[in-house]
Amino acid sequence: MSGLTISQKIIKNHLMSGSMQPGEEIGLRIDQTLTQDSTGTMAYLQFEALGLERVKTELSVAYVDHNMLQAGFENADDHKYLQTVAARHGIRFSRPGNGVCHQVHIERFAVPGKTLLGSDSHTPTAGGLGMLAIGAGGLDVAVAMGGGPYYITMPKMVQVWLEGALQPWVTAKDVILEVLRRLTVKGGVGKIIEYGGPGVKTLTVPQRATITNMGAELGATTSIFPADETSRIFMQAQDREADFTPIAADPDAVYDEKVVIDLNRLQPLVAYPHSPDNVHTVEKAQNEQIKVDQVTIGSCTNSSYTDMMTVAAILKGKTVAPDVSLVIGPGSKQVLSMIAANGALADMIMAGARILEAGCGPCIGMGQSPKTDAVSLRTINRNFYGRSGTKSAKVFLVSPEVAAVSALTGYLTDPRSLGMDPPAVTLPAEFTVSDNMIILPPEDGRTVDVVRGPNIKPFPLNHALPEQVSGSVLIKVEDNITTDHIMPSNAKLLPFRSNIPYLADFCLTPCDPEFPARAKAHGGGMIVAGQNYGQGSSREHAALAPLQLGVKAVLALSFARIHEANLINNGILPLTFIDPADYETLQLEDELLIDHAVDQVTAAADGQPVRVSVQNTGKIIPCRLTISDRQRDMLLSGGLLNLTRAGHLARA
Ligand code: MIC
Ligand code: SF4
Repeated sequence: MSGLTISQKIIKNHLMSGSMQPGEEIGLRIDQTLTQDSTGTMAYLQFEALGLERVKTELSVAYVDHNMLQAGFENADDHKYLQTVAARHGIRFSRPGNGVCHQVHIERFAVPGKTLLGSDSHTPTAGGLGMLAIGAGGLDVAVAMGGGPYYITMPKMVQVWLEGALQPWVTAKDVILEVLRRLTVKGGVGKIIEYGGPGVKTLTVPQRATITNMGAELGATTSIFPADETSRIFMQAQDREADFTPIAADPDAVYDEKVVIDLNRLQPLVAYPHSPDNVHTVEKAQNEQIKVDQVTIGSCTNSSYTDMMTVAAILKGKTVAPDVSLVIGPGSKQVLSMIAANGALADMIMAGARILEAGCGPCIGMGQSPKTDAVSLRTINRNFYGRSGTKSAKVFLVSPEVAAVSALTGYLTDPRSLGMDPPAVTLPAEFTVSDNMIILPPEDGRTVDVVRGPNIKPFPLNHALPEQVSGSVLIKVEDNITTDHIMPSNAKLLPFRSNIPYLADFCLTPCDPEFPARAKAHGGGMIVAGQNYGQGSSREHAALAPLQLGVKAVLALSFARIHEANLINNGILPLTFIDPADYETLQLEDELLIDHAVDQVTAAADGQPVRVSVQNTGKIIPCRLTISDRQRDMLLSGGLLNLTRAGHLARA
């Protein structure tokens, strides 16, 4: 028998059901969970609806990092709800100001060899420390908090073999941009990306975390690095050495695919609008003389202590170009307090940077939307259309180094062209450790009053699958539609994450402003989509808002993993065209019918196609519905909540 990969080892230790054959459904025991506020309100409402009491995980943390602007009462109300519901059920509460969930989690809680499920697509950040960390919809996280397994399709294993070492001004961001360039935004679907090779030891934990974080943009189930001496030293500096265990792939582990990257030959890279895989060299961009209006540095991808120290050193003694607005958001209270204490923060402020509190900020359009037609350079992980809050803005993804030098020159600049040496920044031997912004739950939470503001509205519940599923095509969209298209998020909409009826009026409006009205006029219907439908966020709202509008099925060329699971969890059929030509023929307002739906969905679990008839043309479209028996039961019951309430507890 051959050896195991890192993730196969962790999966083996956490397997509650299924066998580790790629393509088979497996149930995993989850050791830790995390939520953030924009998905957390819904996750805890669902946790409550499941009737669950105290969490059964080793550790669960509720973070507040997204909805921080508090332009009205809504966000503050949600924070209070999260704080009290966390105390009630045995969950730690990371207060607003403590930092971005992924940054704080890797600093304070991630443990090599354990499993983490988070209601945020960038949960794989903790894979930088050898943890199997997966992003999921809120309902799946709620079930995991209750001790239920988390189900995934056993992924294929991809090894990214790193050779050599990064050259001056080339960064971890360029490694993941190179992986994205080669594999594309759908290249990781159904796969785990493992990093190996002699180049691994040249990368620090924060560098590894940048890579695993942005691995979410590949559509991968997760990404992971081995836990080695570098990881031990990082955990020691966080005063957590006792939690360290080494983990590595066996030398004879078998991978389904291998990608080799020679770090010596990498160059500074940039993702052009509007996709993280639209990657070019910064050298090319510099030749195009791209004038920059805004630079934002931070987000869960690049907001570590070392990132901030590097940026501060580049800015020190200089002044931001007159036409550039430079915005910096350190990733955590730990990072912010350390750069405040050592003077680096003052260097940033003196150079003209606008400093934000530790949170997601501009990454999710929570303020700092750039001007009309702006060029915005950002160190974030996704530059989806409209995400900055300014529809006409062009967002380019770059490393903190490229961002900082470009903020000074006013143009997208390759730092190597300036003839300077990169700043020599090292990890501290000891981070400043204080968890005083994490509130521990009481031993017994039963007396805690859970506080609900008026912004919390009941969420839609599907009903059991009828014999006939029918409806018109309400919209036809192209490839790579993101969750930011399906359920846009920005400073105006994010405060309504616990108010689905309100949000539904914005569903898919970036693709077609008439979609919600059309859906309502038809009393619901179906969505037709291209490849990789639903890429990006884990937000369950991208399934709940369509559900609110009566969407019964999505017919697509292919789906992104988390969104497909969210649709099934809410009883919406994710159907894949067997013949891609059928996508071309379907038209807006075609009348579709799935007859004998209960029998057809039941048979689909055994691999039978689902026949969709187009009433107005008489055509039959065969589709695939790739579901396990468990998912079949969910679809028949109208979603996971109904199924669980019907007594089939989502447990192994
Ligand atoms: C994102 O980066 O898109 C978010 C906002 O963090 C989402 C979660 C959300 O939609 O609230 C994610 O990545 O899952
Ligand atoms: Fe927050 Fe942006 Fe990270 Fe999402 S990607 S968790 S919005 S910082």
